[in-house]
Amino acid sequence: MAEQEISSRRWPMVVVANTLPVRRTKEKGRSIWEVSPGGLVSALQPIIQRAQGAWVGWTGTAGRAPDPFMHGDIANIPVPIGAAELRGFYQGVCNRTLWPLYHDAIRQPEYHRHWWVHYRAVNERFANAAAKTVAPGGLVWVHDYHLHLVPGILRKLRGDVRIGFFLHIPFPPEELFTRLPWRRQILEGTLGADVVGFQTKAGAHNFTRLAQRYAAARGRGSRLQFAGRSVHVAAYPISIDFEKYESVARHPAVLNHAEELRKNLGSGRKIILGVDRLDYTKGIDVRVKAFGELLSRELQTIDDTVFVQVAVPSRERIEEYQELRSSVEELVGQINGRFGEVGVAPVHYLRRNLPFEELIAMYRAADVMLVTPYCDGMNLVAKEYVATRFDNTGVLILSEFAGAAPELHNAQLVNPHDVDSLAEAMHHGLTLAPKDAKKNMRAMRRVVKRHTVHDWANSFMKSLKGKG
Ligand code: ADQ
Repeated sequence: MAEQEISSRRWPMVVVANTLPVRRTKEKGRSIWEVSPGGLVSALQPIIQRAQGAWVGWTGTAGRAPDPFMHGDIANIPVPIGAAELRGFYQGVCNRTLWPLYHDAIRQPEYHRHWWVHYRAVNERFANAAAKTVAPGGLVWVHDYHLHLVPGILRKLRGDVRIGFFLHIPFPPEELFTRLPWRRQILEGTLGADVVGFQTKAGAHNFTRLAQRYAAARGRGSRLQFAGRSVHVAAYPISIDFEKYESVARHPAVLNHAEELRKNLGSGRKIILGVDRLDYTKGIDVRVKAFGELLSRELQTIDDTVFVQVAVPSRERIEEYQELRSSVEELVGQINGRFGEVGVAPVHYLRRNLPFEELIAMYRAADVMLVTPYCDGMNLVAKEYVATRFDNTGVLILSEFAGAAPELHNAQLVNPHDVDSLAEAMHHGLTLAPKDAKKNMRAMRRVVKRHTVHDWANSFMKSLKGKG
């Protein structure tokens, strides 16, 4: 389809997210688009393809945006973001104001009026692009904290469309949210949607209370009235493509690779694994300390166990992320220096993104999976680990503060700030009777299998169409 035709066409279903579902890569020296990895893209792709839809988003590169283009039956509508805007909008309000504030203010959120100007301008641009893209009476699904103002602006431009908004991260309680200088704008912007979705009931509840107190919304439970319209507020916990994880986990090459990993790490040693974005919300530092405590209290020795932490680099331009990296690397060095021996490292730290099959082999190799964020919208790693344990083996240690905790209550739930309890939980996980471990894993697998990412997307879409 020619660029002109894509631009002038109106699409019945439009997703609006900070980034497009594709990214630039090189193939035989030629620059091409490839589908970005990740659950969100694979969950939304079939829905958009079925609906003949479009995706409005940023390419990931500052400056001018390319013309709209088709990729895998989806119309991609790039929105430009300038270099200064990127600093105010993305590195500023998104990652230094809203991200820390929404995650229990684990780091001090910063509030700068010149950042907010960019946040508003970028949100206006996304809303304008969506308004030009969606067909009369169509559906628009806006994603995440980068785009809180889009529903409100779009509502004014296109009163005829149904608008949904889903927040992937936690929505904070009143004590935290009310610090935000732009709290009214954020709430009113979000209330421009017909359906506002959160990961957990707690998030939905916080929003409903705050919308009534600071944005003149009325009503109770999941139905609010705002500006003469009805807004449905509810929890839609996100999930994963269970079958995909399970089937790759069963693949002989992946199982062989898992065996190799076990051999390389030392046959007979039990493996504790952490897999995260290198983010200060994920609890990596206390987790490493707790592993040191496990050894120092001689609950386990380096011949019994080994800890592997895989961390994908993330938001590296932001100071707090550089500090986290240094502190994790220092802690790993201290533990290896204190407890290691020639040829035997207690902690293996890999700072990189693993290819999909390798990640699954890691999950298969791990006896104990540590998922201990201080605060997390959902946490897909926990669900991914469970999906790969087709033989019901393995132990999941999960933070009470992950959005996944209510669903995965058969995990070993822990307070991620408590070093002693974490060390004891590791010891308990490593020594749990196989029959008890299997019982817990079986229960968790049932939960994740019954509610996949496809169910998540379908149930949100059903609400958006006003059918449930
Ligand atoms: P994230 O904060 O990025 O997502 P998470 O849900 O754990 O957190 O997803 C991370 C994804 O990255 C997982 O699919 C995982 O497999 C992958 N990943 C992590 N480390 C990796 C590595 N080293 N190599 C390869 N892949 C790696 C935000 C919210 C979450 C919410 C999701 C989805 O913060 O709470 O669950 O969105 O809504």
